[in-house]
Amino acid sequence: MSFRPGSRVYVAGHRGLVGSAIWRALSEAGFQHLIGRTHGELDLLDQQAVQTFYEVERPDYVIIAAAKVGGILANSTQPAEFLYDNLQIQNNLIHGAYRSGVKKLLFLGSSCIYPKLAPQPLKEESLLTGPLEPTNEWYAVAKIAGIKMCQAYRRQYGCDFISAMPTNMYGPNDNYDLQGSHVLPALIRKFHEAKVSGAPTVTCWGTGSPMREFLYADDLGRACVFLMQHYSEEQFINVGFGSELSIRELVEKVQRIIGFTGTAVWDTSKPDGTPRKLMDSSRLFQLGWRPQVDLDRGIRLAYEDFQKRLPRIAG
Ligand code: GFB
Repeated sequence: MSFRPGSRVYVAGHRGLVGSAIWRALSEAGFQHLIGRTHGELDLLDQQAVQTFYEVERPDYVIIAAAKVGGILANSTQPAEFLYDNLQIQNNLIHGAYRSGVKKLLFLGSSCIYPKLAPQPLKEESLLTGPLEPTNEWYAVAKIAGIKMCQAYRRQYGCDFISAMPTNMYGPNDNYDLQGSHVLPALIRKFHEAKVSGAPTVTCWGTGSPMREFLYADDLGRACVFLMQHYSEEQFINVGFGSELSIRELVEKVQRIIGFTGTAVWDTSKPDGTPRKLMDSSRLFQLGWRPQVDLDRGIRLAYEDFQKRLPRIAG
């Protein structure tokens, strides 16, 4: 049976930024048998619990969007959790999928798997050609192990397990906790709160010079559905937007969209992270997939979502 609306699809991490976007994309494509478990319902660190879940639910297809994630500060201050949790979660999900005969599995990694100084734009072939960016090497090592798990299970057991590497993501259901979040949700929250309180300045981290590429979560959701339908290679595949901007330019954009009239100041005691991280997504683009949401529209949509969820975020 091929990947089609009648299939039973388990989305691991279905409440998060990426997982909820995959869930929306599958629903829009007509999939009716979607399976999700909250953290309270299924602890993905517990191998036996994951195995039992597979035996009871018997999904045909699995998409892994569950991971311990965070921005530059969380990554650099919680190395043990980023390494252990991610290895456990993905090992339990990938090995469990093999044992229960899942037909196809998509594992999601991250653009930080690439060496810090790899040639830009980042091509899939650059994996393991140099040292990683130190602020997120723990997360990156776990994600590289996930790619290798999929490749190894394909080689040894013939499993149709594939991997995709998304660039920096943002959108609905993002994490707005300022210590743990990525840059875009942090800026949305900081500029909104400063606008409301009338604060004269907003403090941004680093120098503003790093370059980043951003993809709206629903674009990644659609890309995942596309890959489940059209891609079955051992080679993992990049999923990016195709253009980049500096963090300083991003700050100006978010400030303008939110309407904060004060000044952005820079706390250079905070890390810049990797200097540049632009994906070469031509492999995926050649297959016929394209993103639909540009950065301006995506930030407006994300800001709407933030305002809707504000009572819960602030409380
Ligand atoms: O998004 P971010 O936390 O992570 O930071 P990375 C991107 C850039 O934005 C860095 C700057 O240069 C930050 O210094 N920045 C400016 C801020 N103001 C802020 C702020 O208020 N909050 C945050 N968080 N950043 C992540 C990795 O790297 O990329 C993860 O840590 C993952 O492992 C993810 O791979 C995709 O882009 O540097």
